[in-house]
Amino acid sequence: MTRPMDDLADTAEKIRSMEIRGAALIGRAAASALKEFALSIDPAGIDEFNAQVGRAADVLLKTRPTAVSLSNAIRMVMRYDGEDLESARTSLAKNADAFVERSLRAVERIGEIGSRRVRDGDVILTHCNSSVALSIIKTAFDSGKDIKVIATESRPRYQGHLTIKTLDGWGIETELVVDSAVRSVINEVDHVIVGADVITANGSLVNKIGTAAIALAASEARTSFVVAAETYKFSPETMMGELVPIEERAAEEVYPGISELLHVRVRNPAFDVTPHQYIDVICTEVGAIPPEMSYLVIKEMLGWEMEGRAL
Ligand code: RUB
Repeated sequence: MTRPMDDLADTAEKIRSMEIRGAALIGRAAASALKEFALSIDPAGIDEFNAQVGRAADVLLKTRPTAVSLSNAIRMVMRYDGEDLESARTSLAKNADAFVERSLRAVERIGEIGSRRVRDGDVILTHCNSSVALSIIKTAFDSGKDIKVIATESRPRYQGHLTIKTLDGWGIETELVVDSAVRSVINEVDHVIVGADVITANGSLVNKIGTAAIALAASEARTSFVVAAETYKFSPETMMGELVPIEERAAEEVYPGISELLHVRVRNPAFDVTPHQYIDVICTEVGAIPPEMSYLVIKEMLGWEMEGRAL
């Protein structure tokens, strides 16, 4: 039998190494891992329970610094109540299940909302591998619209390969391009549809590196730029003025033999920031909103997060 902390550390390692990746999946995996942990530990009482799940939450929180879905999911799960050990355990497990269910429902709902913008014959460009952007694409296709997708490779981790395999499985006509080909094909594109790791209080988007350059190209070509993001991708911290940390990953992901080159340093930021001026609409589960409304989404949907924080 494995120990609860080993199982939790195992999930944490899968998130860190990107075996589990994509902001939505990271959030759901963290919530489920915390639930399994809480159900399998054997603390002497409520205080020890609180301390142990607190430590477990910290382990998960440290895995990937950018995705706010991780911290929002963990905070939602950690808002359990209960005077005694068993009621606290039950409450935490209920919160985790509610988060997972809410997340899955949101992805489906965004698919419905976002797909209404897609017309028969449209060409959609997507970047990286976003389950929520793909939900829009699949819903549009399933409703009978004849669409084509252009997918970027998304170097250095090639998440675009996951995207094209999924699209191929669904029978959707797809073209794969290298990231730097976006300007060359953007005039053929009707909508850019991407996912989100974070939406900030002013409506800017933090997503896979390369997204900002695609947004610039789309803006110049007057191509619509759509973001697919559940409300738990919005960041309460940014309302307090905090900047979103951009994860820097290992140099070897970009250039495996780098240690042999003595005068070269590889820089590998995993995400970039697209200013809200370049975004036409953010499709959330509560509606398609202009990015400038992000502040309200944070206040209305994540208002509890503000409790106890000094402005
Ligand atoms: C994934 C990425 C995705 C968002 C949204 O980055 O940038 O666009 O996480 O994904 P990584 P989803 O591969 O580094 O995790 O819509 O599935 O939440």
